[in-house]
Amino acid sequence: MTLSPDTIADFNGQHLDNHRRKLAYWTDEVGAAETIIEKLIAFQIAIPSWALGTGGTRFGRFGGGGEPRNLDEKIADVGLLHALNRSSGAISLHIPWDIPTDPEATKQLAAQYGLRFDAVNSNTFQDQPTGQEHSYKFGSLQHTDAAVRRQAIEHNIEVIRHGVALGSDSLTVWLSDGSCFPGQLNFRKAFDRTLDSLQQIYAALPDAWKMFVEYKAFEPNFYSMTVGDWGSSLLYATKLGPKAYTLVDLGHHLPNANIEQIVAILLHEGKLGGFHFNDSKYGDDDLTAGSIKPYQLFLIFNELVDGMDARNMNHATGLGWMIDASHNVKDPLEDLLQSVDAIQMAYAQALLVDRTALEEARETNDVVRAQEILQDAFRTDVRPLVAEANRRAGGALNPLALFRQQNVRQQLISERGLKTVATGL
Ligand code: LRH
Ligand code: MN
Ligand code: MN
Repeated sequence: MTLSPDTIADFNGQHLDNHRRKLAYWTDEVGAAETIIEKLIAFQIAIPSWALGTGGTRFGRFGGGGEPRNLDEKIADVGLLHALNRSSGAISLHIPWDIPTDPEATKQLAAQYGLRFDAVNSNTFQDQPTGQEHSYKFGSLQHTDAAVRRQAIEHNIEVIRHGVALGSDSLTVWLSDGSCFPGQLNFRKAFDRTLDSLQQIYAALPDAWKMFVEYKAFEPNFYSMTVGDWGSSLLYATKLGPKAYTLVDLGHHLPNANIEQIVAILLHEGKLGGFHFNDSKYGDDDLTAGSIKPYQLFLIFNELVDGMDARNMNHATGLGWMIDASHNVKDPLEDLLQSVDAIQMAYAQALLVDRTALEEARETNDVVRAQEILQDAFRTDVRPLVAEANRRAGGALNPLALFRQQNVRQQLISERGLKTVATGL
């Protein structure tokens, strides 16, 4: 199914008066409103191909129906999201969960929806049922057996090839490598082997490409992870060279980690590669962005806006803005709309911060004032700005409401059936 510009315009027409009333405060009284709207319009967030179906948990899965059954349908789903909010103009693929058999056709299909391909992800954290000689049970790039490492390296190079064919320009490497028990692994050998393997992948990167080294503190290994934190990721990225960066998945930290500080330092060092946005209460929960800790999301964007100065936060700036989510009880598309919306709001609020006043308060150690400045921005209702940016870009004033009004899920179920399983998590 597709959402025509007329359907979107009709919907916006119904809500326009109400919207204009709320927007009037901004346009009449806030000088920065126009700049914020323009920045929001330019800001695009990539949707992960593996989050378009119900993921479930290891205890069970309760599919919602109408899920995409192949890559083309996944692209169509992201196309729907993008039509609704005009802010989801990219898709990130996980290989081999999604293999573009005819890349030219896939690229064309994506272009029809106004989508480009963000980072391609390799997968050496599970064994594939066919065509895989060696097992990753004891790791991939860190493995004690050179033949396993070679297989994992070749897989990553293959993923780069797929990405090149699609016009992507970055590779995300997330490794589940590590150990479950003390004594199992020689940490230093694991580090050296992983570095050596990553170097071989790095050597295969095309000129304009980037490699994102994603870290994670736990799971599936529970004693040690070989790329377990931003320190080790930064170490690998630094040793690899200028095309390697650290990728921050918000759910991959130990409880209470100060993610905004991590982001600030990585950005300052020129080594922040991008994000996997999501939220978490306990672990790598992959929940809707901003659903648990919206203030943290705002504080992260505050550091980004501060550290990127006048640079626009779009793909051209070089960072990967991606979501990484998994859905258990919600409609995946609705959840992704909520995530994009939350990210846009955090960005808009961060743009509201009075940076001169904040720096002044910091320099004079006026703690209360500094805190107030941030809280003031965070407590501002920026929804009219986000709605206006969506509308001006051709999207809906309220993407989620239109999704429901048009019974999108029901239509997808009619087209695809009730019992559908998307590949991926
Ligand atoms: C690991 C991870 C990584 C994977 C994705 C499926 O937890 O965040 O990004 O590629 O989940
Ligand atoms: Mn991730
Ligand atoms: Mn994760």
